[in-house]
Amino acid sequence: MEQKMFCYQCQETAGCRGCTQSGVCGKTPDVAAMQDLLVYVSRGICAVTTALRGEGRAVPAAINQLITLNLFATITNANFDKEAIVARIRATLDAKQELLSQLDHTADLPEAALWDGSGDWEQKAQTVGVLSTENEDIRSLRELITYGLKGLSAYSKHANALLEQDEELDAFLQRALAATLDDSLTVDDLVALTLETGKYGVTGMALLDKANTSAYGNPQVTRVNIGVGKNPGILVSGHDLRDLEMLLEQTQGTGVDVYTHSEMLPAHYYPAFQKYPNFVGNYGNAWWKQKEEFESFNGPILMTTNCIVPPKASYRDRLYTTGAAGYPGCRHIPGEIGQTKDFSAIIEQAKTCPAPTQIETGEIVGGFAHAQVLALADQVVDAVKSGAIKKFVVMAGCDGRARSRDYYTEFAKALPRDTVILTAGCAKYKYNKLPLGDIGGIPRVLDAGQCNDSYSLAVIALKLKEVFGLADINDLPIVYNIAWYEQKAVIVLLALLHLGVKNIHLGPTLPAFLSPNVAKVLVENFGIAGIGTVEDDLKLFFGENA
Ligand code: SF4
Ligand code: SF3
Repeated sequence: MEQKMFCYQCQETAGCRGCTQSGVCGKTPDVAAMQDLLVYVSRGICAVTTALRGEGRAVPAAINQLITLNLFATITNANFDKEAIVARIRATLDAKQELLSQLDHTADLPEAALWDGSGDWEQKAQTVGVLSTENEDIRSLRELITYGLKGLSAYSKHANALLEQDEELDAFLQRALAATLDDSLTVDDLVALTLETGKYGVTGMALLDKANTSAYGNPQVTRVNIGVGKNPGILVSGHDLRDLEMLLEQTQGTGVDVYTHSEMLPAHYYPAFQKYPNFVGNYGNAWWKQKEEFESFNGPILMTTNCIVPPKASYRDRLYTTGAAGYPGCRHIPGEIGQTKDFSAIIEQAKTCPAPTQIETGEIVGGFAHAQVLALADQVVDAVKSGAIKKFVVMAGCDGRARSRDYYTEFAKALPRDTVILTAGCAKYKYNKLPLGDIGGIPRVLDAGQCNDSYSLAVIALKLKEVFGLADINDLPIVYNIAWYEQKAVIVLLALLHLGVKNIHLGPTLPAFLSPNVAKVLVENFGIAGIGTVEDDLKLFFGENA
Protein backbone atom coordinates (compact mmCIF):
# COMPACT_ATOMS: atom_id res chain seq x y z
CA MET A 1 0.00 0.00 0.00
CA GLU A 2 1.22 3.47 -0.82
CA GLN A 3 2.64 5.29 2.19
CA LYS A 4 0.85 8.61 2.68
CA MET A 5 2.70 9.83 5.76
CA PHE A 6 5.06 8.59 8.41
CA CYS A 7 4.78 9.34 12.11
CA TYR A 8 5.83 7.17 15.04
CA GLN A 9 6.16 9.73 17.79
CA CYS A 10 3.53 8.39 20.19
CA GLN A 11 2.74 5.11 21.91
CA GLU A 12 -0.42 4.50 19.91
CA THR A 13 1.36 4.54 16.55
CA ALA A 14 -0.17 2.03 14.12
CA GLY A 15 0.98 -1.53 14.72
CA CYS A 16 3.65 -0.25 17.12
CA ARG A 17 5.63 0.71 14.00
CA GLY A 18 4.33 3.92 12.44
CA CYS A 19 1.21 5.63 11.11
CA THR A 20 1.49 5.53 7.32
CA GLN A 21 -2.07 5.98 6.03
CA SER A 22 -3.47 8.35 8.60
CA GLY A 23 -2.81 8.86 12.31
CA VAL A 24 -4.46 6.67 14.92
CA CYS A 25 -4.83 10.03 16.69
CA GLY A 26 -6.80 11.45 13.74
CA LYS A 27 -3.93 13.35 12.11
CA THR A 28 -4.47 13.31 8.35
CA PRO A 29 -1.63 12.96 5.82
CA ASP A 30 -1.88 16.60 4.70
CA VAL A 31 -1.61 17.83 8.30
CA ALA A 32 1.22 15.36 8.96
CA ALA A 33 3.08 16.75 5.92
CA MET A 34 2.78 20.34 7.17
CA GLN A 35 3.83 19.30 10.68
CA ASP A 36 6.92 17.64 9.18
CA LEU A 37 7.64 20.85 7.29
CA LEU A 38 7.12 22.91 10.44
CA VAL A 39 9.65 20.77 12.30
CA TYR A 40 12.02 21.16 9.34
CA VAL A 41 11.83 24.97 9.24
CA SER A 42 12.10 25.01 13.04
CA ARG A 43 15.32 23.02 12.77
CA GLY A 44 16.44 25.51 10.13
CA ILE A 45 15.77 28.61 12.20
CA CYS A 46 17.48 26.92 15.15
CA ALA A 47 20.63 26.49 13.05
CA VAL A 48 20.46 30.24 12.34
CA THR A 49 19.86 31.29 15.97
CA THR A 50 22.64 28.96 17.12
CA ALA A 51 25.01 30.54 14.58
CA LEU A 52 23.91 34.02 15.70
CA ARG A 53 24.70 33.19 19.32
CA GLY A 54 28.04 31.80 18.09
CA GLU A 55 28.75 35.22 16.61
CA GLY A 56 27.93 36.81 19.95
CA ARG A 57 24.57 38.19 18.93
CA ALA A 58 21.43 38.07 21.07
CA VAL A 59 18.32 36.22 19.94
CA PRO A 60 15.08 38.07 20.72
CA ALA A 61 12.69 36.47 23.21
CA ALA A 62 9.95 36.56 20.56
CA ILE A 63 12.05 34.23 18.35
CA ASN A 64 12.62 31.83 21.25
CA GLN A 65 8.88 31.77 21.86
CA LEU A 66 8.10 31.23 18.18
CA ILE A 67 10.35 28.15 18.07
CA THR A 68 8.96 26.81 21.33
CA LEU A 69 5.38 27.16 20.14
CA ASN A 70 6.22 25.55 16.78
CA LEU A 71 7.43 22.41 18.49
CA PHE A 72 4.52 22.40 20.92
CA ALA A 73 2.04 22.59 18.04
CA THR A 74 3.43 19.33 16.63
CA ILE A 75 2.98 17.33 19.84
CA THR A 76 0.51 14.47 19.57
CA ASN A 77 -3.11 15.63 19.73
CA ALA A 78 -2.26 19.33 20.04
CA ASN A 79 -3.03 20.86 16.66
CA PHE A 80 -4.92 19.31 13.76
CA ASP A 81 -5.49 22.61 11.93
CA LYS A 82 -3.51 22.64 8.68
CA GLU A 83 -4.03 26.38 8.14
CA ALA A 84 -2.66 27.16 11.58
CA ILE A 85 0.41 24.99 10.91
CA VAL A 86 0.94 26.62 7.49
CA ALA A 87 0.74 30.07 9.10
CA ARG A 88 3.43 29.02 11.57
CA ILE A 89 5.69 27.82 8.74
CA ARG A 90 5.26 31.18 6.98
CA ALA A 91 5.98 33.17 10.13
CA THR A 92 9.07 31.05 10.78
CA LEU A 93 10.40 31.49 7.23
CA ASP A 94 9.93 35.27 7.51
CA ALA A 95 11.66 35.40 10.87
CA LYS A 96 14.47 33.20 9.54
CA GLN A 97 15.13 35.47 6.53
CA GLU A 98 15.40 38.44 8.85
CA LEU A 99 17.83 36.62 11.17
CA LEU A 100 19.90 35.35 8.25
CA SER A 101 20.51 38.93 7.17
CA GLN A 102 22.15 39.59 10.54
CA LEU A 103 24.66 36.73 10.20
CA ASP A 104 28.21 37.41 9.06
CA HIS A 105 28.83 33.83 7.93
CA THR A 106 26.19 31.67 6.30
CA ALA A 107 28.34 29.33 4.21
CA ASP A 108 28.34 26.51 6.76
CA LEU A 109 24.62 26.53 7.41
CA PRO A 110 22.57 23.45 6.54
CA GLU A 111 20.03 23.45 3.73
CA ALA A 112 17.12 23.76 6.19
CA ALA A 113 18.54 27.06 7.41
CA LEU A 114 18.74 28.46 3.90
CA TRP A 115 15.45 27.18 2.43
CA ASP A 116 13.38 30.25 1.59
CA GLY A 117 10.03 28.52 1.17
CA SER A 118 10.16 28.35 -2.61
CA GLY A 119 8.73 25.34 -4.46
CA ASP A 120 5.80 23.09 -3.69
CA TRP A 121 5.43 22.62 0.06
CA GLU A 122 3.69 19.26 -0.18
CA GLN A 123 6.58 17.90 -2.24
CA LYS A 124 9.15 19.49 0.01
CA ALA A 125 7.48 17.88 3.04
CA GLN A 126 7.90 14.43 1.45
CA THR A 127 11.68 14.92 1.48
CA VAL A 128 12.19 16.20 5.03
CA GLY A 129 10.16 13.86 7.25
CA VAL A 130 11.38 11.25 9.73
CA LEU A 131 12.39 8.75 7.02
CA SER A 132 14.68 11.24 5.29
CA THR A 133 17.38 10.07 7.71
CA GLU A 134 18.38 6.70 6.31
CA ASN A 135 20.55 5.24 9.07
CA GLU A 136 18.05 3.80 11.53
CA ASP A 137 20.14 4.46 14.64
CA ILE A 138 20.85 8.08 13.73
CA ARG A 139 17.16 8.49 12.84
CA SER A 140 16.14 6.94 16.15
CA LEU A 141 18.38 9.26 18.17
CA ARG A 142 17.45 12.35 16.17
CA GLU A 143 13.78 11.63 16.79
CA LEU A 144 14.33 10.73 20.45
CA ILE A 145 16.01 14.12 20.92
CA THR A 146 13.35 15.92 18.87
CA TYR A 147 10.51 14.38 20.89
CA GLY A 148 12.27 15.22 24.14
CA LEU A 149 12.61 18.81 22.89
CA LYS A 150 8.92 18.88 21.95
CA GLY A 151 8.06 17.92 25.53
CA LEU A 152 10.52 20.48 26.83
CA SER A 153 9.00 23.16 24.61
CA ALA A 154 5.57 22.49 26.10
CA TYR A 155 6.86 23.06 29.61
CA SER A 156 8.88 26.06 28.52
CA LYS A 157 5.80 27.58 26.86
CA HIS A 158 3.80 27.31 30.08
CA ALA A 159 6.61 29.06 31.96
CA ASN A 160 6.73 31.74 29.22
CA ALA A 161 2.98 32.27 29.64
CA LEU A 162 3.76 33.26 33.24
CA LEU A 163 6.53 35.56 31.97
CA GLU A 164 9.36 33.26 33.06
CA GLN A 165 12.07 32.42 30.58
CA ASP A 166 15.58 31.08 30.60
CA GLU A 167 17.90 32.10 27.77
CA GLU A 168 20.26 29.19 28.50
CA LEU A 169 17.37 26.74 28.17
CA ASP A 170 16.22 28.28 24.88
CA ALA A 171 19.78 28.32 23.57
CA PHE A 172 20.14 24.63 24.39
CA LEU A 173 16.79 23.69 22.86
CA GLN A 174 17.75 25.45 19.65
CA ARG A 175 21.31 24.08 19.56
CA ALA A 176 20.01 20.55 20.11
CA LEU A 177 17.29 20.85 17.47
CA ALA A 178 19.82 22.25 15.00
CA ALA A 179 22.12 19.32 15.83
CA THR A 180 19.49 16.92 14.44
CA LEU A 181 20.43 18.34 11.00
CA ASP A 182 24.14 17.73 11.47
CA ASP A 183 25.33 14.73 9.46
CA SER A 184 28.76 14.80 11.09
CA LEU A 185 27.40 13.71 14.48
CA THR A 186 27.98 10.07 15.42
CA VAL A 187 25.73 7.74 17.39
CA ASP A 188 27.86 8.45 20.48
CA ASP A 189 27.52 12.21 19.97
CA LEU A 190 23.76 11.87 19.72
CA VAL A 191 23.54 9.62 22.80
CA ALA A 192 25.41 12.33 24.72
CA LEU A 193 23.02 14.97 23.36
CA THR A 194 20.06 12.82 24.40
CA LEU A 195 21.31 12.79 27.97
CA GLU A 196 21.98 16.52 27.85
CA THR A 197 18.38 16.95 26.72
CA GLY A 198 17.37 15.18 29.95
CA LYS A 199 19.49 17.63 31.95
CA TYR A 200 17.62 20.54 30.37
CA GLY A 201 14.40 18.65 30.95
CA VAL A 202 15.07 19.05 34.68
CA THR A 203 15.91 22.74 34.12
CA GLY A 204 12.68 23.25 32.15
CA MET A 205 10.49 21.54 34.71
CA ALA A 206 12.18 23.47 37.53
CA LEU A 207 11.54 26.72 35.64
CA LEU A 208 7.87 25.87 35.23
CA ASP A 209 7.60 24.77 38.86
CA LYS A 210 8.99 28.15 39.91
CA ALA A 211 6.64 29.97 37.53
CA ASN A 212 3.59 28.05 38.76
CA THR A 213 4.34 28.26 42.46
CA SER A 214 5.35 31.94 42.32
CA ALA A 215 2.12 32.80 40.52
CA TYR A 216 -0.32 30.47 42.27
CA GLY A 217 1.33 29.30 45.52
CA ASN A 218 2.40 25.80 46.50
CA PRO A 219 -0.10 23.02 45.82
CA GLN A 220 -1.67 21.73 49.01
CA VAL A 221 -3.66 18.65 49.93
CA THR A 222 -7.08 19.20 48.41
CA ARG A 223 -10.27 17.23 48.00
CA VAL A 224 -11.75 17.85 44.55
CA ASN A 225 -15.44 17.41 43.82
CA ILE A 226 -16.14 15.16 40.82
CA GLY A 227 -19.90 15.77 40.79
CA VAL A 228 -21.66 18.74 39.18
CA GLY A 229 -23.63 21.83 40.19
CA LYS A 230 -26.79 23.35 38.77
CA ASN A 231 -25.24 26.23 36.79
CA PRO A 232 -24.08 26.04 33.21
CA GLY A 233 -20.37 25.31 33.02
CA ILE A 234 -17.19 25.70 30.99
CA LEU A 235 -14.81 22.75 30.93
CA VAL A 236 -11.10 23.58 30.74
CA SER A 237 -8.69 20.93 29.52
CA GLY A 238 -4.98 20.78 28.74
CA HIS A 239 -2.14 22.09 30.87
CA ASP A 240 -2.08 25.90 30.69
CA LEU A 241 -2.78 27.40 34.12
CA ARG A 242 -2.55 31.00 32.89
CA ASP A 243 -5.43 30.40 30.46
CA LEU A 244 -7.46 28.93 33.30
CA GLU A 245 -6.70 31.93 35.48
CA MET A 246 -7.89 34.38 32.81
CA LEU A 247 -11.07 32.37 32.29
CA LEU A 248 -11.78 32.24 36.02
CA GLU A 249 -11.33 35.99 36.29
CA GLN A 250 -13.69 36.62 33.39
CA THR A 251 -16.41 34.26 34.63
CA GLN A 252 -16.78 35.92 38.04
CA GLY A 253 -20.36 37.03 38.59
CA THR A 254 -21.62 35.58 35.29
CA GLY A 255 -23.48 32.60 36.77
CA VAL A 256 -21.20 30.26 34.81
CA ASP A 257 -19.20 27.60 36.66
CA VAL A 258 -15.75 26.37 35.66
CA TYR A 259 -14.70 22.72 35.73
CA THR A 260 -11.36 21.10 35.03
CA HIS A 261 -10.85 18.14 32.74
CA SER A 262 -8.01 15.59 32.62
CA GLU A 263 -4.61 17.30 33.06
CA MET A 264 -6.22 20.50 34.37
CA LEU A 265 -7.39 18.70 37.53
CA PRO A 266 -4.27 19.70 39.54
CA ALA A 267 -5.21 23.39 39.20
CA HIS A 268 -7.54 22.75 42.14
CA TYR A 269 -4.52 22.10 44.35
CA TYR A 270 -3.19 25.68 44.04
CA PRO A 271 -4.28 28.19 46.70
CA ALA A 272 -4.70 30.95 44.09
CA PHE A 273 -7.41 29.03 42.25
CA GLN A 274 -9.25 27.91 45.37
CA LYS A 275 -10.44 31.46 45.99
CA TYR A 276 -12.81 31.42 43.00
CA PRO A 277 -16.32 30.45 44.15
CA ASN A 278 -17.35 29.20 40.69
CA PHE A 279 -14.39 26.81 40.35
CA VAL A 280 -16.49 23.84 41.30
CA GLY A 281 -14.74 20.60 40.41
CA ASN A 282 -13.30 18.16 37.92
CA TYR A 283 -15.45 16.57 35.23
CA GLY A 284 -14.55 13.27 33.60
CA ASN A 285 -11.36 11.38 33.17
CA ALA A 286 -8.27 11.21 30.98
CA TRP A 287 -8.24 12.73 27.48
CA TRP A 288 -9.24 9.63 25.53
CA LYS A 289 -12.70 9.44 27.10
CA GLN A 290 -13.61 12.95 25.94
CA LYS A 291 -16.02 12.00 23.16
CA GLU A 292 -18.62 10.79 25.64
CA GLU A 293 -17.71 13.21 28.41
CA PHE A 294 -17.68 16.38 26.29
CA GLU A 295 -21.07 15.42 24.96
CA SER A 296 -22.60 15.01 28.42
CA PHE A 297 -20.88 18.12 29.77
CA ASN A 298 -23.39 20.15 27.72
CA GLY A 299 -21.40 23.40 27.84
CA PRO A 300 -18.36 24.82 26.04
CA ILE A 301 -14.96 23.18 26.35
CA LEU A 302 -11.66 25.06 26.15
CA MET A 303 -8.61 23.04 25.04
CA THR A 304 -5.54 24.94 26.21
CA THR A 305 -3.12 22.27 24.90
CA ASN A 306 -3.17 18.60 23.94
CA CYS A 307 -4.92 16.13 24.06
CA ILE A 308 -7.70 16.73 21.52
CA VAL A 309 -9.64 13.81 20.11
CA PRO A 310 -11.32 14.67 16.77
CA PRO A 311 -14.69 15.93 18.05
CA LYS A 312 -18.13 14.53 17.35
CA ALA A 313 -20.45 16.82 15.40
CA SER A 314 -22.70 16.94 18.47
CA TYR A 315 -20.30 19.17 20.42
CA ARG A 316 -17.95 20.57 17.75
CA ASP A 317 -19.51 24.02 18.02
CA ARG A 318 -18.83 23.96 21.76
CA LEU A 319 -15.14 23.09 21.40
CA TYR A 320 -12.65 25.99 21.53
CA THR A 321 -8.88 25.97 21.28
CA THR A 322 -6.20 28.43 22.33
CA GLY A 323 -2.40 28.66 22.40
CA ALA A 324 -0.67 25.81 20.58
CA ALA A 325 -3.90 23.82 20.28
CA GLY A 326 -6.08 23.88 17.17
CA TYR A 327 -8.75 21.93 15.36
CA PRO A 328 -10.27 22.84 11.97
CA GLY A 329 -13.78 24.18 12.34
CA CYS A 330 -13.39 24.87 16.06
CA ARG A 331 -13.08 28.45 17.23
CA HIS A 332 -9.58 29.52 18.30
CA ILE A 333 -9.14 32.16 21.00
CA PRO A 334 -6.09 34.26 20.09
CA GLY A 335 -3.68 35.95 22.48
CA GLU A 336 0.06 36.24 22.70
CA ILE A 337 2.18 35.77 25.78
CA GLY A 338 1.57 38.66 28.15
CA GLN A 339 -1.78 39.57 26.58
CA THR A 340 -5.16 39.07 28.22
CA LYS A 341 -7.24 36.67 26.14
CA ASP A 342 -10.87 37.47 25.53
CA PHE A 343 -13.00 34.49 26.54
CA SER A 344 -16.33 36.33 26.28
CA ALA A 345 -17.55 34.20 23.33
CA ILE A 346 -17.15 31.03 25.42
CA ILE A 347 -18.84 32.60 28.43
CA GLU A 348 -21.77 33.87 26.34
CA GLN A 349 -22.23 30.44 24.79
CA ALA A 350 -22.08 28.78 28.21
CA LYS A 351 -24.97 30.92 29.42
CA THR A 352 -27.19 29.36 26.73
CA CYS A 353 -26.26 25.77 27.65
CA PRO A 354 -27.81 23.40 30.19
CA ALA A 355 -25.79 22.47 33.29
CA PRO A 356 -23.52 19.43 32.94
CA THR A 357 -25.06 15.98 33.22
CA GLN A 358 -23.69 14.26 36.29
CA ILE A 359 -21.55 11.21 35.47
CA GLU A 360 -19.84 10.66 38.81
CA THR A 361 -20.12 11.80 42.41
CA GLY A 362 -17.66 12.04 45.23
CA GLU A 363 -14.20 13.47 45.64
CA ILE A 364 -10.63 12.75 44.75
CA VAL A 365 -7.66 13.90 46.75
CA GLY A 366 -4.43 15.38 45.43
CA GLY A 367 -1.94 18.17 45.88
CA PHE A 368 1.12 16.17 46.89
CA ALA A 369 3.69 18.26 45.05
CA HIS A 370 7.12 18.60 46.61
CA ALA A 371 6.39 21.36 49.15
CA GLN A 372 3.38 19.51 50.53
CA VAL A 373 5.18 16.17 50.72
CA LEU A 374 8.21 17.77 52.33
CA ALA A 375 5.89 19.38 54.88
CA LEU A 376 4.77 15.82 55.69
CA ALA A 377 8.35 14.51 55.51
CA ASP A 378 8.55 13.51 59.18
CA GLN A 379 5.39 11.45 58.91
CA VAL A 380 6.56 9.85 55.65
CA VAL A 381 10.05 9.10 56.96
CA ASP A 382 8.63 7.60 60.17
CA ALA A 383 6.30 5.40 58.13
CA VAL A 384 9.25 4.15 56.07
CA LYS A 385 11.43 3.60 59.14
CA SER A 386 8.70 1.72 61.00
CA GLY A 387 8.07 -0.46 57.94
CA ALA A 388 4.50 0.80 57.54
CA ILE A 389 5.51 1.94 54.05
CA LYS A 390 7.75 -0.63 52.36
CA LYS A 391 7.99 0.92 48.94
CA PHE A 392 6.97 3.82 46.76
CA VAL A 393 5.91 3.05 43.23
CA VAL A 394 6.20 5.87 40.70
CA MET A 395 3.34 5.36 38.24
CA ALA A 396 3.45 8.77 36.58
CA GLY A 397 2.94 9.51 32.89
CA CYS A 398 0.12 9.36 30.40
CA ASP A 399 -3.12 7.49 29.93
CA GLY A 400 -4.34 6.27 26.57
CA ARG A 401 -7.01 4.23 24.88
CA ALA A 402 -5.14 0.95 24.41
CA ARG A 403 -6.79 -1.92 26.29
CA SER A 404 -3.35 -3.05 27.36
CA ARG A 405 -3.35 -0.04 29.74
CA ASP A 406 -5.83 -1.88 31.96
CA TYR A 407 -2.59 -3.36 33.25
CA TYR A 408 -2.06 -0.17 35.28
CA THR A 409 -5.43 -0.43 37.00
CA GLU A 410 -4.83 -4.09 37.81
CA PHE A 411 -1.28 -3.38 38.93
CA ALA A 412 -2.45 -0.60 41.28
CA LYS A 413 -5.15 -2.86 42.72
CA ALA A 414 -2.73 -5.74 43.24
CA LEU A 415 0.06 -3.71 44.87
CA PRO A 416 0.93 -4.81 48.40
CA ARG A 417 -0.97 -2.74 51.00
CA ASP A 418 2.26 -1.29 52.37
CA THR A 419 3.12 0.50 49.14
CA VAL A 420 2.35 4.07 48.12
CA ILE A 421 1.88 5.21 44.51
CA LEU A 422 3.57 8.48 43.53
CA THR A 423 1.94 9.89 40.43
CA ALA A 424 1.73 12.85 38.06
CA GLY A 425 0.22 13.25 34.59
CA CYS A 426 -2.99 11.81 33.26
CA ALA A 427 -1.83 8.22 33.94
CA LYS A 428 -3.45 8.62 37.38
CA TYR A 429 -6.95 8.22 35.98
CA LYS A 430 -6.27 4.51 35.70
CA TYR A 431 -6.38 4.20 39.50
CA ASN A 432 -7.15 7.52 41.23
CA LYS A 433 -10.78 6.64 41.87
CA LEU A 434 -10.08 3.19 43.34
CA PRO A 435 -10.58 2.75 47.09
CA LEU A 436 -6.90 2.12 47.79
CA GLY A 437 -7.06 3.58 51.31
CA ASP A 438 -4.21 5.11 53.28
CA ILE A 439 -1.28 4.19 55.47
CA GLY A 440 -1.53 5.95 58.83
CA GLY A 441 -3.29 8.89 57.19
CA ILE A 442 -0.98 9.01 54.14
CA PRO A 443 -3.12 8.26 51.03
CA ARG A 444 -1.85 5.34 48.97
CA VAL A 445 -2.02 7.47 45.82
CA LEU A 446 -0.05 10.70 46.14
CA ASP A 447 -0.82 12.90 43.13
CA ALA A 448 1.80 15.59 42.54
CA GLY A 449 -0.08 17.14 39.61
CA GLN A 450 0.35 17.37 35.84
CA CYS A 451 2.95 15.47 33.81
CA ASN A 452 5.37 18.40 34.19
CA ASP A 453 5.00 18.07 37.96
CA SER A 454 6.96 14.83 37.67
CA TYR A 455 9.66 17.28 38.70
CA SER A 456 8.11 17.11 42.17
CA LEU A 457 8.63 13.37 42.26
CA ALA A 458 12.32 13.90 41.51
CA VAL A 459 12.59 16.56 44.26
CA ILE A 460 10.89 14.19 46.71
CA ALA A 461 13.24 11.34 45.76
CA LEU A 462 16.31 13.56 46.16
CA LYS A 463 15.05 14.74 49.56
CA LEU A 464 14.45 11.18 50.77
CA LYS A 465 17.93 10.23 49.57
CA GLU A 466 19.32 13.05 51.71
CA VAL A 467 17.16 12.19 54.75
CA PHE A 468 18.17 8.52 54.61
CA GLY A 469 21.82 9.44 53.98
CA LEU A 470 22.05 7.38 50.80
CA ALA A 471 24.79 7.78 48.21
CA ASP A 472 22.70 6.58 45.29
CA ILE A 473 19.15 7.55 44.34
CA ASN A 474 18.64 3.93 43.27
CA ASP A 475 19.09 2.71 46.86
CA LEU A 476 15.78 4.31 47.83
CA PRO A 477 12.74 2.07 48.28
CA ILE A 478 11.26 3.50 45.05
CA VAL A 479 10.43 1.57 41.89
CA TYR A 480 9.41 3.14 38.60
CA ASN A 481 6.59 1.77 36.48
CA ILE A 482 5.82 4.61 34.08
CA ALA A 483 3.18 4.80 31.37
CA TRP A 484 3.89 6.94 28.33
CA TYR A 485 1.87 8.19 25.40
CA GLU A 486 3.12 11.47 23.96
CA GLN A 487 6.32 13.48 23.86
CA LYS A 488 6.03 15.16 27.27
CA ALA A 489 6.57 11.73 28.78
CA VAL A 490 9.74 11.48 26.68
CA ILE A 491 11.28 14.54 28.34
CA VAL A 492 10.20 13.26 31.77
CA LEU A 493 11.94 9.96 31.02
CA LEU A 494 15.11 11.69 29.82
CA ALA A 495 15.05 13.92 32.92
CA LEU A 496 14.87 10.86 35.19
CA LEU A 497 17.77 9.25 33.31
CA HIS A 498 19.77 12.43 33.78
CA LEU A 499 19.10 12.25 37.53
CA GLY A 500 20.61 8.78 37.51
CA VAL A 501 17.40 6.79 37.99
CA LYS A 502 17.88 3.22 36.81
CA ASN A 503 15.60 0.29 36.00
CA ILE A 504 12.61 2.31 34.87
CA HIS A 505 9.83 0.17 33.44
CA LEU A 506 8.11 1.84 30.53
CA GLY A 507 4.82 0.73 29.05
CA PRO A 508 2.46 -0.35 27.78
CA THR A 509 4.91 -0.78 24.86
CA LEU A 510 8.40 0.57 24.27
CA PRO A 511 8.62 3.46 21.78
CA ALA A 512 8.57 2.47 18.11
CA PHE A 513 11.17 5.16 17.47
CA LEU A 514 13.82 3.27 19.44
CA SER A 515 15.89 1.25 16.98
CA PRO A 516 17.14 -2.10 18.32
CA ASN A 517 20.62 -0.62 18.88
CA VAL A 518 19.35 2.51 20.65
CA ALA A 519 17.04 0.38 22.81
CA LYS A 520 20.09 -1.75 23.67
CA VAL A 521 22.00 1.34 24.85
CA LEU A 522 19.09 2.27 27.12
CA VAL A 523 18.75 -1.27 28.46
CA GLU A 524 22.46 -1.76 29.08
CA ASN A 525 23.21 1.63 30.60
CA PHE A 526 19.98 2.41 32.41
CA GLY A 527 18.19 -0.91 32.85
CA ILE A 528 15.15 0.41 30.96
CA ALA A 529 12.60 -2.38 30.51
CA GLY A 530 9.06 -2.85 29.29
CA ILE A 531 6.22 -4.32 31.30
CA GLY A 532 5.09 -7.91 31.62
CA THR A 533 2.00 -9.34 33.29
CA VAL A 534 0.84 -7.82 36.56
CA GLU A 535 1.78 -11.02 38.37
CA ASP A 536 5.27 -11.23 36.92
CA ASP A 537 5.97 -7.55 37.49
CA LEU A 538 4.82 -7.70 41.11
CA LYS A 539 7.27 -10.57 41.66
CA LEU A 540 9.96 -8.56 39.92
CA PHE A 541 9.39 -5.47 42.06
CA PHE A 542 8.50 -7.07 45.39
CA GLY A 543 9.87 -10.61 45.29
CA GLU A 544 8.00 -13.85 45.72
CA ASN A 545 5.90 -12.53 48.64
CA ALA A 546 4.04 -9.95 46.56
FE1 SF4 B 1 0.30 8.12 14.75
FE2 SF4 B 1 0.84 8.99 17.20
FE3 SF4 B 1 1.86 10.21 15.07
FE4 SF4 B 1 -0.75 10.41 15.66
S1 SF4 B 1 0.98 11.20 16.85
S2 SF4 B 1 0.13 10.07 13.65
S3 SF4 B 1 -1.15 8.31 16.45
S4 SF4 B 1 2.30 8.14 15.76
FE1 SF3 C 1 -1.90 13.34 29.27
FE2 SF3 C 1 -2.22 13.99 26.76
FE3 SF3 C 1 0.40 12.76 28.40
FE4 SF3 C 1 0.22 15.59 30.44
S1 SF3 C 1 -3.02 14.99 28.43
S2 SF3 C 1 0.07 13.57 30.35
S3 SF3 C 1 -1.39 12.16 27.48
